[in-house]
Amino acid sequence: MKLLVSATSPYARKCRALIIEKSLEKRIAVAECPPMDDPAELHAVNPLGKVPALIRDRGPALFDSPVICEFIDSLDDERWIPSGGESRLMVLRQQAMADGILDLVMGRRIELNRDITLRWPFWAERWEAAIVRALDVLEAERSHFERSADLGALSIGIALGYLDLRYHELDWRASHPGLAAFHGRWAERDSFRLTEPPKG
Ligand SMILES: N[C@@H](CCC(=O)N[C@@H](CS)C(=O)NCC(=O)O)C(=O)O
Repeated sequence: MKLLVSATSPYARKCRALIIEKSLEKRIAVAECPPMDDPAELHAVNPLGKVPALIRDRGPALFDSPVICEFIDSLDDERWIPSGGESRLMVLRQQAMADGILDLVMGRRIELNRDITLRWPFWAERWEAAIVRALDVLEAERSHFERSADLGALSIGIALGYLDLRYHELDWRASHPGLAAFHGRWAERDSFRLTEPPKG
């Protein structure tokens, strides 16, 4: 199987980290496929033109990182997403919060990269406020995930790392020390070290 990624995509990083955590590297190859170059291989399997996309041995390719993670988790018996009940909902909620932060950081970056005459500060400010609200909630709720090894905790770790790449001026560690300690523990794991995005 082949996972199409870009080196800086945090959604792809989430899938890559899960593959490493579950020691599935031999079953899923990772291939660089920069979406902004509009590669034919990507468009052939994901009409939305986004990475990550997973080309499977059988069946249609999968896209949207939560769907890909669900599939990766089904490949062995080690559950990173609980199979049912409230614990499953909580892990999916944590993933949704983390992915939502990624969406906000990405939207802000697109807005700020516009020509100065085309920028609309309303949006960047709105998204910055939502990022801080989400971090405040995660800081308050961290006892629910800070010692977990599941997709919820992994996703939150990835989202915090993405703030360093694309919104470092937020200085989230100073305002959210519990999350900083949590991220520090994840940053030491192979799954995070081996998928660290290139700087810049
Ligand atoms: N909801 C999607 C988001 C994927 C996404 O936005 N990927 C970005 C890279 S980080 C992309 O491929 N962007 C290209 C584009 O928007 O055309 C997921 O979770 O996989």
